[in-house]
Amino acid sequence: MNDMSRTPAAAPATAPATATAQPEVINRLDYSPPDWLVPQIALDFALSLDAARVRSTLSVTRAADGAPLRLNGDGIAVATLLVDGHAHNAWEMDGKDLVITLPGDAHEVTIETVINPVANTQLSGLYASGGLLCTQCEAEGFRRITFFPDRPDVLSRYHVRMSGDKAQFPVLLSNGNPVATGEGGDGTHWAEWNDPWPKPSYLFALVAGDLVAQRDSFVTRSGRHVDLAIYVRPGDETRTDHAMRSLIASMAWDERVYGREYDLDLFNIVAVSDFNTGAMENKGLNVFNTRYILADPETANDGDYDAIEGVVAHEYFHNWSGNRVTCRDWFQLSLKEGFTVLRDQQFSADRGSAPVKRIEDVRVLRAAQFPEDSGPLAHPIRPDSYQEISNFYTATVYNKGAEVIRMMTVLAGPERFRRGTDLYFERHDGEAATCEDFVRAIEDGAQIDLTQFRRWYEQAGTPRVDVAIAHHGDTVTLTLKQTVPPTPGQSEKQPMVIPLRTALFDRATGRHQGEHLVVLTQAEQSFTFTGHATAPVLSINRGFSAPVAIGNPAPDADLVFLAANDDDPFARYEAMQQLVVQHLVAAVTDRLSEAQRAAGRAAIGEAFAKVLADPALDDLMRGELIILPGEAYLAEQLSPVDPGRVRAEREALKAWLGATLADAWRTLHDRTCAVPYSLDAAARGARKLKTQALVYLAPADPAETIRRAAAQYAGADNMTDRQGALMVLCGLEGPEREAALADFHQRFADNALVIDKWFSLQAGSLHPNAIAHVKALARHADFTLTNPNRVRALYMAFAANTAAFHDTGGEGYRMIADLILALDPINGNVAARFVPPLGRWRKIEPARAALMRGELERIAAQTALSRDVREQVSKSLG
Ligand code: B3K
Ligand code: ZN
Repeated sequence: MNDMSRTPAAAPATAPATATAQPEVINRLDYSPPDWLVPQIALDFALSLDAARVRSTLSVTRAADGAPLRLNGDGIAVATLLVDGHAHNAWEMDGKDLVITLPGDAHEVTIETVINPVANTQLSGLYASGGLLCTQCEAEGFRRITFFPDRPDVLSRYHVRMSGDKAQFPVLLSNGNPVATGEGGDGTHWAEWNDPWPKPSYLFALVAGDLVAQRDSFVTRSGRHVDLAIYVRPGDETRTDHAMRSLIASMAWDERVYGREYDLDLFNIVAVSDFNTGAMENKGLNVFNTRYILADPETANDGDYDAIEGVVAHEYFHNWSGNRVTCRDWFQLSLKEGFTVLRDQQFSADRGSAPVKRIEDVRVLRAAQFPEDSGPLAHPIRPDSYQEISNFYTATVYNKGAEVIRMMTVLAGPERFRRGTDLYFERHDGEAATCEDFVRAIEDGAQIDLTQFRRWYEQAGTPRVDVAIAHHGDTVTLTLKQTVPPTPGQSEKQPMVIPLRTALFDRATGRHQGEHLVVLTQAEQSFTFTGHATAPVLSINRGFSAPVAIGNPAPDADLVFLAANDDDPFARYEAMQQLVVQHLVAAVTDRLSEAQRAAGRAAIGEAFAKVLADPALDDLMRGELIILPGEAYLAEQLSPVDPGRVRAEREALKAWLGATLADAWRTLHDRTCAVPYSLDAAARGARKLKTQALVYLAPADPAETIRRAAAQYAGADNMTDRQGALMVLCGLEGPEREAALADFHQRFADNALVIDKWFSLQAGSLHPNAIAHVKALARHADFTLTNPNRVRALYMAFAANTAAFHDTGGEGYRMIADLILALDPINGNVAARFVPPLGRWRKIEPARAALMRGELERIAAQTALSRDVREQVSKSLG
């Protein structure tokens, strides 16, 4: 037992969670409810950048007989401990946990800790960002601030007091509503905040510092007046309009579409420069990475505008899907994330072009999630075990999670799905719920049976559906066969429920007789359709109604037909993609004779020419149709893959399209350059095509492209055009490249988000010396390992630049492994994000695979690794 008078030991909050030899594995089925509840917590912060004192008073009530009170901690020590206001000796440390033996069923436990925010480079818990103090608690950061049952099923009412130097921390924010403020002595001041809504510790937030607010307001449908504020550093307040508009639109949309109304008198957002992820949905006080708040036409491109709108909405929507109904345990993460991603996707689809949004979302899924599903880190959207939960904030949990719930909307239809979500919110408001609770609410509310559908929560891997179509008399028979590939720990798979929106097109009229929803539930199943005098063209998985791969290719002629005629915009895009995928896969695997190569190119060229000339298409959609399938998605079709060949064949096709359609690209560039800047769809579409025209023209006519790109750069009045031109120049050789890069750096030297772009453009460029450029950039004065945005800007772009990363000598792999080792002690969470590119070695041709594996082994041999990196590396090798 311990003595409360022991010397306070404020362990630095930076100490990474280094792994022991046998890392603890947490299993989903081991869940047990908490032994103690904490209905109320009072927190009192004496703010300081390097020695913040935290006094926490927990009202605890016993929920299970006999158990001591176990409070999680991480890198902190008990400075003072009182029970019911008195010294209490019956406590001990069990590893990082504080275990207190308590005599009764209800007590007040007071604990003091002292933490060092500036030393907290992990950016989890309470940390300093450019003189500001801010918090990030999801998933397990609260335990780095104070001792607490840091699990999402312990919900408490928070009362927060903070005091600090008025000049250093003029703004003092926390969750909920402000209840009192005042002046202390010696230039200090204080504020008290009260959050009436019980919440888990991961939703706690505190921000203190020199910030300015842009303010607005919103009146909810029941008449509640809500004060809105976006807090940024002085000087940035001119760039918050778009975020504020997005917030107001989100609040109105959630009332209209999901019947969800906001529930506090104010909603605050704070933007900080040092942030591990995109943003965080803390109750009433969202904290954002600046990159998802700050925008103006000069510094943010159209994609940035969309991302801001989507992320602001996402975090706002969490107020219901995440905060009012939270997760019972972290295995249920997709309960809030999958559902909230779906909600933000639906919102963005309503705000802009729904087909374009759907295409973009599927492109992200294929580029980021399909490789997870087919690699060593594959996991179901509801994982069964983890070592470090931070590693499970994945495209699978988020994006595939959204696709799974989207399939429920397809099966139920929108009205019945809404009845399901209404029931879910009504049933579980104020609770910590499970994915099973969600599925049951949809079943009960929508009146559908999701028994077999639940396999989507259990089984990892992207299902593949092979299609055979037969035509006899007037009957069409569609035979579908599904296979779910084996994934780590899951060698045998059961058939899934796969809803496929399908249409059969008449070749002569270019029309179909109506769409069918084909629901595949067995390993193999046939469906018949009558009334087809001639053999139709099949359009399947329209709208990408199921997150599956359609296995066997359709004839080129059918794809050209669908690319030109399908009335489902996604299917049209898909036909274009498939046409190119088939051609490139055959080219990379040496299955094309010269005649076949010519025929394949001709079919693609014909489809491109039609798209470029089609007057019925808007430019945003036209821009989607001419995007070639990404290298990551192409690599998914090939195993083992030579990434160099994929790059070479894709570039060769691009060059051929550039040359064959050169006049069309020139005309397109001229036409789009004449469209003035605005944020409307037509002008955005023009900007998208303007740079795409140069992308195709570049390999065909580099000299002309340089002239055009340099002019586009020099004349740009917005970041989309300027960045697009610089991207094209970056991949080419010439003095214009260096001049534009130098100008860009100098022009935006004081804007970190734009300097991030400067790093990314060079790291991701097609330039043959990209690898040398990245090495030099790592030594640039503006590069730092302590800012996650900067690290990602340089190295994520590099890891996605296949030709450079997969350099045959293995230099790219070495650079990423060196980065992981250097970054891990600073920020294990971000370091672990760089393991998956190396972890794909099994899918890569043997010579490179051995080099990739070698780098993983070099990392694994280090004794002091974070739990984050250790888990990812050992699973990648395993
Ligand atoms: N819920 C947060 C994610 C926090 C990540 C912690 N490692 C952001 C979001 O998904 O909205
Ligand atoms: Zn989220």
